[in-house]
Amino acid sequence: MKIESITLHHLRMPLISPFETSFGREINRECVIIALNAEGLTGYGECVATRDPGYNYETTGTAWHILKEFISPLVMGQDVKDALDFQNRVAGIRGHLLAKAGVEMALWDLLGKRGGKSLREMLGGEREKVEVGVSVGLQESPEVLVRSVTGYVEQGYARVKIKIKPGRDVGDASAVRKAFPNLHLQVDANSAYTLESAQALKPLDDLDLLLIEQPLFEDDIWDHHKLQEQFRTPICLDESVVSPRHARYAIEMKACRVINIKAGRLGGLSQGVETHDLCAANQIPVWCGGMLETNVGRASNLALASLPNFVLPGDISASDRYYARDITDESFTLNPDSTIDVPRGPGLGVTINESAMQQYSLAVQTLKAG
Ligand code: OSB
Ligand code: MG
Repeated sequence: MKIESITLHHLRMPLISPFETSFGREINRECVIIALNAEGLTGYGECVATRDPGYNYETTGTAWHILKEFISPLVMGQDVKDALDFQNRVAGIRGHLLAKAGVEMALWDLLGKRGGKSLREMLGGEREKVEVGVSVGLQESPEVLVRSVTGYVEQGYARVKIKIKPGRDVGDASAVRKAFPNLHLQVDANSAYTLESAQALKPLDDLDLLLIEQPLFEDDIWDHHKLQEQFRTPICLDESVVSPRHARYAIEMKACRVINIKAGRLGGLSQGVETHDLCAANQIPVWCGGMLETNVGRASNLALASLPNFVLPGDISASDRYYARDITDESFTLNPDSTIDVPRGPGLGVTINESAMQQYSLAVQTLKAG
């Protein structure tokens, strides 16, 4: 489709409650929403970069810069045919995968709107609803954590992930396990340990966890292999897997037994699907990670998670877990069986609420050809 203009929206949205991980505490979620205009249609995408470079090196600021100065000129006025065509055009930009992925998402939305197909159909998704869980940030104390988890269990979440960091790992996880002996429970360290300091995590092996997510540094695939050898619990990689190639490295090195797929981290939905397929061929189960997305990114995650090898519940919670007011007319709700319905409308299947976008807007800029 011939891209006629691109509008970038830098948003700042207050989270319902602060979200704390081993790398920091978010009170407001910033993101960049990308609107691509072509043939009288608008496709929306979400760049999931954060305000601070804590999860990875990208930020809303670097994404804005790369989107405006480098990605936009490569697609502006061009007939971009599909995701592969887009990826070929931006292949000369090294890294900045979250920025690229935001544009690819908007392109899928455009293509779906033109062709009358949902993202789920376009990606080859099979399920109409997907199993989900909730990711709970670090709390003041194990007691407060158990109270928070209790609230989510009462809402119907059948799988809970808790964030851990050195000094707040075994105690927190044990407290939740004690309160909920049968809960599907997993932990996420966001790269807070070294091979040495991760020895403190040994007691986690007796807590019947679904997985231990990203204990070591993002460039430590080989050390994850060494750690996995010492644990019965599956290690799951998030930050370490930034391309289908990295997924192959991790699988060949036996660095993990599960992979978390985030389209943003992998540079786009197309690479998310490729990574999914590679994992399926190697009997590595995957699940869909989350980045505290707005309903735009959430719609994308739901469509991706409907592919067959997404066999573990995703970090895709109901809209009301994140924001008091989201930026789409639709909102996603939790079904009693801890699932969320995959949108059925064309493209992402969501409608942007312009007034909500305006309410959260820090900056907006429209780029045009010429
Ligand atoms: O590591 O999975 C992560 C949020 C921001 C950055 C990294 C992560 C997360 C989450 C939130 O765990 C999951 C969600 O969107 O609900
Ligand atoms: Mg993670």
